[in-house]
Amino acid sequence: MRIDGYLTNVGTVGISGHVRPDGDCVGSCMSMYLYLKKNYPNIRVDVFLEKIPQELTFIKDSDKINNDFVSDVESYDLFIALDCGKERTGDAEKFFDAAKKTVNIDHHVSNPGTGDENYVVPTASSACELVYDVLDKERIDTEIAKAIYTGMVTDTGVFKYSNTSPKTMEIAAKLIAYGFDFGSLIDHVFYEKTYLQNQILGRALLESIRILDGRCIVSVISKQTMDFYGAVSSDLDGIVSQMLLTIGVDCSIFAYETAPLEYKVSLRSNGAVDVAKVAGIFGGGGHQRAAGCSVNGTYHDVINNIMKYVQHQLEE
Ligand SMILES: [Mn+2]
Repeated sequence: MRIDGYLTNVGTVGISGHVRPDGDCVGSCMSMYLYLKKNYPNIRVDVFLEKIPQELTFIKDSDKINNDFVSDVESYDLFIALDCGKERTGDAEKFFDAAKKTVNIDHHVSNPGTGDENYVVPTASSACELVYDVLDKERIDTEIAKAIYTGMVTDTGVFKYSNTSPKTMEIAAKLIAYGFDFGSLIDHVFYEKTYLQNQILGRALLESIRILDGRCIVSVISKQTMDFYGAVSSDLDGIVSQMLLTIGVDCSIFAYETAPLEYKVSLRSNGAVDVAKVAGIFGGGGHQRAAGCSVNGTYHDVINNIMKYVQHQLEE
C-alpha cells in the first residue's frame, strides 16, 4: 500500500487510533498527520484521540490532537484508522462510518480489516512499522521519523519482544539516520519513571521474597502502602518485570490490593512456567510469559493459592 495513492481529489482527512492511546497509537497517528501536513499542505487533516500520555507530548503537533471528537467536517473524504480496527476507535468511529473512503492500517492479528482498503500485517512489530511502509521514503523528515520510531520502541519493549524482526531493525536503522537523539527518546518514552514510581518499585523489591528454591519471586503492595505514597495502579507498571530480572528466577508474581481482601495479580515468566494457564484458573488471562488475574482472600491465601499451580508446573 502507498498512502499517496489515496490522496487525489481529497480535501479532508481524519485519522484515529484506539482508545487509551499508547506509544504506537500516537506515533502512527502523528507520523501520518505530519507526513500529510508536510507533503499535502492544502489538505485539512484532523487527528482524533483521547488524552495522550504525558511522555508522548514531545511528538510534534501532538497538541493539535482533537480530544473532544467534535468536528465541523461531517464526512471526511478519507478516514484512516491506525493500530486498531474501527470498533476500537471509540468516539471517532462515527467519523469513520461517515467517511467517503476508509483505510485501515494495523498489526493486530484479531483485526480482519475494517476499511475499504486494508493493510493489516500481524507479523509487523507495530502500526508505526506499517506506516513507514506506506509513506514515500523521500518525503519523510526528522519529526516524522521520531514519531514512527517512538511507536516501534514502545511496542517492541525497546526492540526486545518477539515481534522484533530483522525488518523492524532495518527500518529503525533508516530512522535513526535522520539524526535525532534516540537514546534520550528511548529513556523518555520507555524507561523514565516518576520519583514516586521509583520509590514504590524499590519498596516492592525490598519486600520481595523468593520461594520454590528461589525459582519464584513474590511481592505484595497493600492498599495502605499505596495510599501512603499516593500511588495509583499505573504507578506499579513494570514492577513485576523488574522482579523477573533476578538471577535464578523463572517466575515473578506481584500483587496489589485494590480493595479489602481483593488483589490484582500480575505474573511474568521466562518460559519455564505458562503463566496464562495459572491466571486462567483464577478467571484471568494473558500470554505464556505475561498474564494477570484478580483474586479474593488474604494476602497469604492469594499467594498460596497461586503458588500451588506454579509449583505444579515447575515440577512437571
Ligand atoms: Mn500497536
